Amino acid sequence: MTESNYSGIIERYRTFLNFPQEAQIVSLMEGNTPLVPLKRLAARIHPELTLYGKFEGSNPTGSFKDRGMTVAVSVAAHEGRQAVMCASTGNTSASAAAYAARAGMRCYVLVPEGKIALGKLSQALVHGARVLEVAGNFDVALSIVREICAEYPIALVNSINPLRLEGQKTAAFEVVDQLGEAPDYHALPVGNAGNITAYWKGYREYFAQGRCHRLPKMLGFQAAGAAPLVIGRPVEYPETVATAIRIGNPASWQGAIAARDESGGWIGAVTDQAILEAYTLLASLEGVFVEPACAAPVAGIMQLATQGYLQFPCVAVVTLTGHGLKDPDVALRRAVTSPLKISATRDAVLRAVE
Ligand code: AN7
Repeated sequence: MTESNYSGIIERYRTFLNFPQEAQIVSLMEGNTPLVPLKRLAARIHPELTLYGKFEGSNPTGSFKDRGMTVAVSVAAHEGRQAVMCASTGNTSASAAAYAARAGMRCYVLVPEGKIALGKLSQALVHGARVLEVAGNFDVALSIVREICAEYPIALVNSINPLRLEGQKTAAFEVVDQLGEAPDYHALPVGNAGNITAYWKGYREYFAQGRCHRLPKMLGFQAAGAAPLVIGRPVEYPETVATAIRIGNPASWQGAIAARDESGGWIGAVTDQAILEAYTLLASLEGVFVEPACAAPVAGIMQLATQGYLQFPCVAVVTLTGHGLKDPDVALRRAVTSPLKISATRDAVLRAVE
């Protein structure tokens, strides 16, 4: 398939997906995202590290969620559902709202009050979703969504819907197609743990089909204030600047542990400070603007390199799950300078750029 007739992940990877042959595809041409070499950042970490970022911010709604949403919403429409519902820390709601709009379906989203980044909230609203701000965190919202969708004919489009993971596993296929082989390590942020579960599924399926000849060690990173998988029990009041992964009781808990153990990988925690430092490094050294959650695995790779856990030389891929424009508030707070107000003259400009 050439780039010019690219039409989304379902068309490209149909033979690998559990997708009904006769269903109409609801697509925004998601997927086919760049694998960006991160040479300057890698050099900071270790001379024998080759590092790539799978830039999922290039998806139509700015996050990896679109890969799963095209599958989940297409099947929901095929089954005659007229509404979808999800709980969300933001990106799922933005993606669900966009795909539901395209399918002509209603969309209900439950988000934690005051804890959703501005870009994501704008997206859900502009696409016409009914946005409900819940006085509680993501975990509480998800349990309400589960109850309602079990009772009413509304399609649940959180990642506990296995169709979401079917779509999301295509990112692992793309990494192999882009690199020509699986990397040594694959690192990603972990919230509800659907994505790490999906990637591991994708790598294993590609391996079984002979598309790659080795499997990566899966490295998952949570924020220290929201690290249930690291401490081994749910966190009742998760807190982190990386609101996307502010989740205390991941639905795909077992999937994440299996990905770690079967691959011989690692799940660790990184502090908000380390996340923000990695966020700034990506932006300033590489020109890559991500939302804070994506910096967690970068901080994690730095931590593991320092601790001597990583074996060099190696190739590592980091999934950069969401675009930096999602969360302009954090960007402005982290900026090294603020705009300088000057008069509208040549001299004023020249004085300012000295
Ligand atoms: C940018 O939108 O859970 O471990 O409701 O938005 O598969 O949950 C978002 C999660 C990482 C974590 N990076 O992925 C939601 C939501 C970004 C995210 C994750 C999310 P999972």
